[in-house]
Amino acid sequence: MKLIIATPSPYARKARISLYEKKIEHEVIIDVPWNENTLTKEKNPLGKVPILITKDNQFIFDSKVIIRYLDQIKPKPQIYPSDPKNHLSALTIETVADGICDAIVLIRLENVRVNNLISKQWIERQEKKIINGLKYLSSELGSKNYFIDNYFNIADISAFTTLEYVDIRFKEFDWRKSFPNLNDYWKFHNSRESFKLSKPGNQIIDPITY
Ligand SMILES: N[C@@H](CCC(=O)N[C@@H](CS)C(=O)NCC(=O)O)C(=O)O
Repeated sequence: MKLIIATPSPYARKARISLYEKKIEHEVIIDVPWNENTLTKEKNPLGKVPILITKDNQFIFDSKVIIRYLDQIKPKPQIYPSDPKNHLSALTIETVADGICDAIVLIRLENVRVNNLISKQWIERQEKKIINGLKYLSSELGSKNYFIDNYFNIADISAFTTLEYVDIRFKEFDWRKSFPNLNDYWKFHNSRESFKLSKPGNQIIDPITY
């Protein structure tokens, strides 16, 4: 099995963590999806990573779809809770966490546009989503160590990944100070093997000229 990733990508990291948790052997292929020569073009109509390439050469894309596929081929440990109530709660945390990352990506893209095209209002709109999303995660977590029912699942993979994405891409916001419970949570999970093995890396992207 192969996984096409970008090293900073929080979505790709969710898939990587799930592969490590399930101890599924895989090869990582590093790509820069924003560049002209990206590998994603023929494999995902949306041109995005992560993309999982199965042994029979099927391309599976979107982190949520990849992880569900992994849950099917190797159910233990299960990443998406099977209990319907927990499933819904975990999906909601994942959606908010992914939405925070989406907003960060949009700000980053806005900031690399030609100067007179950069919209301050657009950036502020995205910043609100990041702060409100983190506020939501903080209040859903409370003083617990896991988001859902005291066991590790997709909610924790998504939330932890998002917090470290904020660290690298939205440094100006000190979430540790604003949300001390999220900081305690980060400390609790930081030494987890799958998290250590998938730390995000920086990547240089070609200038965006549109
Ligand atoms: N919903 C997708 C989001 C994937 C995504 O946005 N990936 C970014 C990298 S962080 C990407 O490849 N963007 C390239 C583009 O939009 O052209 C998922 O969860 O896999």
